Amino acid sequence: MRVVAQALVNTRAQYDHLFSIYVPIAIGVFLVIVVIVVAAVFMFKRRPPERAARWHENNPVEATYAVALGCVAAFLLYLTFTTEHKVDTVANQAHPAVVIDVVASKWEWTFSYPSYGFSERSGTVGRQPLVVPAGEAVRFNVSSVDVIHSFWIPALRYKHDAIPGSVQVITLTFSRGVFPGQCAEFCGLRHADMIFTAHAVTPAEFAAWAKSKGRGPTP
Ligand SMILES: [Cu+2]
Repeated sequence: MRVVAQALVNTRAQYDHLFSIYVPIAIGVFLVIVVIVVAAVFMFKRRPPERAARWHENNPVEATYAVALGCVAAFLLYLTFTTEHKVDTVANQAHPAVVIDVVASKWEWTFSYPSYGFSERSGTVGRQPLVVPAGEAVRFNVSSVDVIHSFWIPALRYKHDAIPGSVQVITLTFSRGVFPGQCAEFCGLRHADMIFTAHAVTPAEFAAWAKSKGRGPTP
């Protein structure tokens, strides 16, 4: 059987790459507009009525400007959709090292590890950590039992709604470390307390931790 090696998708790197293209373009467009506005203010200052300009449009200039902005928008849309495809579709094609069912509820998170046969509840204000193996694809099946919540780990630059009655499949890759997580969709009075902490440990440490909690991996 041929094994296809799947490169893991680093959501943070993907986002940072996109950001590094968006920001210079945004600054460039902003500067062009500022220069044109300031130039227009000085060039077309109030003047005697008999010397006022008789024309009020310049189709070639306006068309060039519109086409240029259209091209910039099309380019950014292309980059954005390409990145989204990688983050959502390509990432989900990777073979996950572990699958975690994430269930959001007012106002806590439940993390179940079906192949190890146990669940962890974050508890409101996130006392129990979400433990994941670092450097491996981690598949999350995200859902909700009551209202719409949002599963968000800012350091990974990735956020997805948790919607009642539907399961969102997300594959993320963590580097080693501790990453705060938070519900990112206002879901009621204690929304702000709906936090958790992701602990990304080595695969060996993860295996030992999971074994101490559950029955060990089942295929
Ligand atoms: Cu919330």
